[in-house]
Amino acid sequence: MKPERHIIVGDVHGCREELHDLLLQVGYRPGWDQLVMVGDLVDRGPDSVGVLRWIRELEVTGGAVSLAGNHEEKIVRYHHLLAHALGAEAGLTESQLQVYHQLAPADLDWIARRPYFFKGPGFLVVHAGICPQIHHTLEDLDRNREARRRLVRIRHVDAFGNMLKLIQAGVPGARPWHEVYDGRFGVVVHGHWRCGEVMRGPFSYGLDTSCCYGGKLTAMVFTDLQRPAFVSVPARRTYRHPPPIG
Ligand SMILES: [Mn+2]
Repeated sequence: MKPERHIIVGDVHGCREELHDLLLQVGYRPGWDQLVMVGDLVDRGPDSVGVLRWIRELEVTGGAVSLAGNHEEKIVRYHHLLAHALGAEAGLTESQLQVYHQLAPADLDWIARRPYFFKGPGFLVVHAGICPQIHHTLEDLDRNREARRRLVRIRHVDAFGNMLKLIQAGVPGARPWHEVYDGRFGVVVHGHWRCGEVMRGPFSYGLDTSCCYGGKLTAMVFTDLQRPAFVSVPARRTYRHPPPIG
């Protein structure tokens, strides 16, 4: 059955209580509403494993979809490298290691199976964004490791639409990907780029409103894509102090 409403939720980062507040606020009905999580369920906040297992359950009982974020990807990479005694190369933070050690094998399997995008009518959900230079068709999005890496990390692009590294954000001609994005996949709904309010591009909405940093957790809710509602709940605490990046 066609879902009545889409509810797309920004980066949760272990903020389980706020996720509870938000789903209550929007009146989420598992099985009726299509819930889509943009990724980065884990790390930084107080209860990563609680969030992860709750969403795992909602996938089974309510058809929720939860995408890969760069934090999920990093944990999977660590897990694979550990098997070859190369764990140190993954460069996990202390907080990421803590999450990793709380995960059961079934949690790790689940994380490793996260999809990289969700395509709905007129819109696309990804964790970070689109790289105009390499993502031309839906098949390109998760075609290979490099394509997937861009989907979960992209912020700025150069004049040719190539992804720039974080430290290159200030180079001449660098622009946020969503300022350059031409709408080829419809409206892109994403997280990853932490800000105070919903980030709006010509064809995009960014939903990472900094919950784990004491901001708020935000959902985009719509039955008609032309008239979305943005619903936020405040963080109950400041769990982390933000690193100095834009
Ligand atoms: Mn992210």
